[in-house]
Amino acid sequence: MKEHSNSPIYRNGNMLILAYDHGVEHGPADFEPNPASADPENVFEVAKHDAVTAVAVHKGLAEAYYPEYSDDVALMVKVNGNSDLRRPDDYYSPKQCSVQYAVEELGASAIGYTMYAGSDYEDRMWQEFREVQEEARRYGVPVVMWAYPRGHGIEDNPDYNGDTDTDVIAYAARLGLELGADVVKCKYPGSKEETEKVLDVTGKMKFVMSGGSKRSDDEFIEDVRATVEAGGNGLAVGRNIFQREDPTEILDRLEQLLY
Ligand code: FBP
Repeated sequence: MKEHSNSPIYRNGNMLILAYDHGVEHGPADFEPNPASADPENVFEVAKHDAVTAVAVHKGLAEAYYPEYSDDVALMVKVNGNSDLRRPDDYYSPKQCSVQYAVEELGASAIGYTMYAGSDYEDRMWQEFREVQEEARRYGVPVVMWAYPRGHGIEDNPDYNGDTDTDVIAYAARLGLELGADVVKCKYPGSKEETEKVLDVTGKMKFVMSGGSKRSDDEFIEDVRATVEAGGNGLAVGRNIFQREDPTEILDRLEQLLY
């Protein structure tokens, strides 16, 4: 893990990453609650809000849209991803973009990578993450690990409680530290106390909360507050921002809370 204290993705040590990789991960269904969000230009406009420290997208959106926004927000390129269309035997998120291309051609200030620890393909992803992480070090850009433990290794265990299982989140978060991520992004485990248990094992690495499906302004703000009070560094969020017709008010509140 490196300091990267001057990275534009951090503001006072915290961050709000606007994740907009849903066209890959979930498909256009995620744009239905707010059809304007299907147009990337509208979401890049949202990313201009001062609360947002980086926008996380795949290479295609970065190529087509980021040049007009490079003065307004930092770019994080999501270098792997997988669609919901295929039903493979276990979770795997292939790499589609090199760190070199992301930084040199697209102007990325940070790299995002999904890790499905617990999958039968974990070994392949560890290998790909190693290449990504070492290349990112050469360019001096931070790496954010989407730490999403999933797959047979976990789901076949009768004690597993699903996406919000604190022990499993903590294990996946710890892998981020051990494998050299600068920031780990995890599902919210449900409370400040549970988040503290995760943060007990993440050392100096930064920790951000993943957004999840859209909820009310107050409910969402409370989850972010609990994360920050537990010692977390903010959030990487998609639907709870771009599925709102006008996210200005919630972004104003998040800005106050985070910085
Ligand atoms: P949300 O805030 O909308 O949950 O986005 C966070 C995110 O990690 C996205 O970057 C990604 O597309 C999606 O969640 C993956 O969700 P899932 O849990 O269905 O794999």
